[in-house]
Parts: sequence; C-alpha cells; structure tokens
Amino acid sequence: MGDDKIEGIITKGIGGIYTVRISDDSGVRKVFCSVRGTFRQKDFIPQAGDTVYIEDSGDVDIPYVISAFASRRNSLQRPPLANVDYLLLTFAVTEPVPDLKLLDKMLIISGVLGIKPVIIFTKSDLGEEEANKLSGIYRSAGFDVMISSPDNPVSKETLMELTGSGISAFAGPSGVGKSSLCNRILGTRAMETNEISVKLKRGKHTTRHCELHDFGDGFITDTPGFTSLSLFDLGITHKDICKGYPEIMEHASDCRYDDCGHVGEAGCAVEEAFQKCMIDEGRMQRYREFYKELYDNRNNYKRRKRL
Ligand SMILES: Nc1nc2c(ncn2[C@@H]2O[C@H](COP(=O)(O)OP(=O)(O)OP(=O)(O)O)[C@@H](O)[C@H]2O)c(=O)[nH]1
Ligand SMILES: [Mg+2]
Ligand SMILES: [Zn+2]
Repeated sequence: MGDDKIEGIITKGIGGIYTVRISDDSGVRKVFCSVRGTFRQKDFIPQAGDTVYIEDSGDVDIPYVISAFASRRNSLQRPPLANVDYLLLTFAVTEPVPDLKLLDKMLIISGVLGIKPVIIFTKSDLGEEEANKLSGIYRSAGFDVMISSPDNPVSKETLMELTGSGISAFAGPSGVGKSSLCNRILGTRAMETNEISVKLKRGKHTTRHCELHDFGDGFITDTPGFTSLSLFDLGITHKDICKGYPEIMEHASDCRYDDCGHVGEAGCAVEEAFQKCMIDEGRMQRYREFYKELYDNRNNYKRRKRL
C-alpha cells in the first residue's frame, strides 16, 4: 500500500456510504467513505468488518473513498458481516420457541468458517427449567453457554473476557432479545428493541442493520433477526456437518471406516456412543437429518459458490 492510504475497518454501511474507523496521527476516529467504482460489481458487497484502505476523495461531504479491500477471513450473509471472530448465538428458551435446527445450523456455519460460537439462552425468567435443560445439552456437546434474564443478564465483563480483541456479533431469530442485551452491554439505547410503543402505536422496532461498536479492544454488533437459513445454498456439504457437532467428532476417529457418515453404519463408534446415551438424542437426530439432506443433494452443488 502507498503512503497516502490509510487502513481502517468498516463499522457501518448504509446506502453506499460507509463509516470507517481509522487510527492516524489525529488519533482514532470514524470517517465517511464512498467506494471506488471498480468495486461496485454485482458479486462484491462491502461489509461491516471489512478491513479497507482509504484515500482522500476531494469531496466535502464524503471526504474519503475506499480504494482497496483486504482479503476476508470470512464473510456472512446472515448477519451481513465480514471477519467475524465470535458469533453470540442468541435464542430465547421460550417466546419464541427455540428453533434448535436453526441453532445447530449456525453452529455448523461457525465451525466451517472458523468462528467461535458462544450460545446465549435468553428469557430464562420465563422458563428456568428449559434454560437449564438446553444449556446442559449444549455444554456437554462442548460449547460455551450463557443464560440470560432481565434480572441476571450476561454481563459486559464476562463477555469481554471471552471475546477479547475480536469482532463479535449477536445472531439469532427475531424477538429473542439481541438488541436488549446489546443495549445493556453497551450501556446505551443505541439499538432499537422490539417493544411496542403504546403511546405511538408504531408497532415493533426490529433491528435492520449492523453497526460495529467499540468493545474492549475489539468490536461488538447487534444484527437483524432471521428465521430461515439453507445450508445447501451456502455451499455446505454433508462432510461439513460434523464441524457443528464436536461431541460427534470426538468419537468419529474410532469409526471403522474413514469416510463414515455416522448415520447408523455397522462399526460406527458414534452410533455406539449414542446408544450409550453419550450424545443427546435431539442433536444426533438433527445431525442425521442435515447429513441425509445434503448427501442426497451432493451432486447438485456444481455451480454454487462456497460460503
Ligand atoms: N421476559 C424476558 N423478555 C425479554 C428478555 N430479553 C428481551 N426481552 C423482551 O423481548 C422483546 C424482544 O427483544 P429485542 O431485544 O427487541 O429482540 P431482538 O432479538 O433484538 O429482535 P429483532 O431485532 O427483531 O431481531 C422485547 O420486548 C424485550 O423486552 C428476557 O431475558 N426476558
Ligand atoms: Mg433487535
Ligand atoms: Zn461413524
């Protein structure tokens, strides 16, 4: 890079204008940037989390232009972010009923992309037993799990200790309390929460975009909720599924065949462990369901781009 280029990180992008956090002689600050025309292609969408190089644009309103992008460690469409280190997979224990297929899919994606997942079960005030049951299942599978309620929310300190200098993003269905938690952690009302304003009768406030906020030596962002996600569309194959199931991987090396699918084959060490109740039944079922679906589709990936 030439001397006239400043390195920064996109913290927000709305309508083609990007906020970039830079650190130069004037200290750490955020500046508005446009993007050089060559990057405005169909296939490439700048994302919050992108490391970029900016130059003076000569424009008074948008003083900088992004002239280069560093290669990405990873990139997600849901939530739309690049270079994510931690996904804070947030699911309510009730209201809405937790979609464990969606949670497991997010764990697979995290495994494939090398992102560290942290599971947060919210609304334990509405279902303490369920919170304990779910956290038990996912803790014994090998994940970091936190429980949160209005009286006992996940604390800023606990989270910061875990996420260090990385980019962390809340992710999960709509209405589970991502914004509520993010607001509490940042000590602001920066994010809209899904509370219905009785006075204004304006309906629900749901989050619509991602913005990286300074968090310790790293960043944290709220994200919009989502309900569906296709592993196939993301280019994830049957061979990738085990990356979301550390408790299955743990036994896989003892299987009789190297390419064992762990779906009930003779001599499968995973099946043996499952029979001995060492693997949760729901987790095993979801693994097998994903495996079968993607195995049956294995010849249809050809023209698909990998995640
Ligand atoms: N009982 C209970 N309610 C909660 C808890 N956390 C959040 N809520 C409520 O759940 C509703 C939805 O919270 P939000 O923070 O807007 O949810 P969100 O995940 O950001 O939703 P989207 O932006 O649509 O994705 C709000 O009415 C919150 O007050 C909790 O731990 N317990
Ligand atoms: Mg929200
Ligand atoms: Zn096996």
